[in-house]
Amino acid sequence: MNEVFALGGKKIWVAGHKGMAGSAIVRRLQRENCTILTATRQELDLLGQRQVEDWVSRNKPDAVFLAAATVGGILANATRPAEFLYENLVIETNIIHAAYKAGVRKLLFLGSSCIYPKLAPQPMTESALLTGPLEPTNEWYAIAKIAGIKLCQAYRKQYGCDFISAMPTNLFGPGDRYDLTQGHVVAALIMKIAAAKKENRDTVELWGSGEPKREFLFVDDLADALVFLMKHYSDLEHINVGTGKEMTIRELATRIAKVAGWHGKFTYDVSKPDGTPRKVMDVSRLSAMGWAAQTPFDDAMDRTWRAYLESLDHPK
Ligand code: GFB
Repeated sequence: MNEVFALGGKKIWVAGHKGMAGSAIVRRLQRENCTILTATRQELDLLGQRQVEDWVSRNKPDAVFLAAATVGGILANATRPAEFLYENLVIETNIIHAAYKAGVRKLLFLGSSCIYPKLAPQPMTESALLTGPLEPTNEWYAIAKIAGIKLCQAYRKQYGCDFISAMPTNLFGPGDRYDLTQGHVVAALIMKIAAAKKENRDTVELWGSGEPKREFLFVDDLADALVFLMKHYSDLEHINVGTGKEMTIRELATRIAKVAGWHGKFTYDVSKPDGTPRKVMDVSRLSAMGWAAQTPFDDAMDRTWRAYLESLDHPK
């Protein structure tokens, strides 16, 4: 497939390079012949419009991966609506507008599968956007991410900017947020199972019923897809990134336990939310372009599990 944007010799800014997705994008870009730009929180506050505009005009990236965001799992989303809405709107607005002003040639905005209606037909196609009410636990985050898609579209329509949007499904991998209340399900279950194993406990408690279905994409596969899209995709419509395969939370827990070598049982705290009942992407547009996730789930989970154990031995 022809490249519409070659990365060779370009300066590429990964905004959010310390996060799980951003750090995977940096790892993937190290295999391209490009210069990677990053800025720490101390160097650049992404909530400050002036600072972002100054930084972008001084550093002049040719392209931007917009992976910076305030993120978290179901409980973080449900309990911190103001932060999820305000910070995500401001970060994406600041970066997209600064990129336009500085003449950045290409920008890829990273969204989330929670932009789709709670009861969207499954698997969810890109055209399901704005066809029904959102899942209440994460509507604040979803509204901000929908605004990000619309910003990219608006800047393309009005100013001709080559700004694209990719919607990843639920992610996991090295560099995830290991926090029992704020994190996503995979990181939380890895922590809980590792603790149960260490303390010789034979039960682990899951939130909700265990019945919701989710699709999980390894973050290094995500990064590969994003680099592919940066090179090959240039269009108004956002594009789904996932595997197209789903499993229940109960099955996820069982598979993590197997990788961990833990043989206990799961209990269920049904006072905690299940969230959306089913969330699986239709990835046919991306597949038709020639991209598919390469890492089998159990291999990806094994790498993630080992990275977590190493992070316990060598805390940052
Ligand atoms: O990953 P998660 O927090 O977010 O939860 P969502 C997925 C499912 O796992 C829910 C269940 O049904 C949870 O109830 N679960 C079971 C657990 N045990 C646990 C646990 O110990 N911790 C957590 N966190 N969950 C997120 C959105 O929704 O999806 C974000 O909130 C984002 O905004 C992300 O869009 C992709 O999949 O429900």
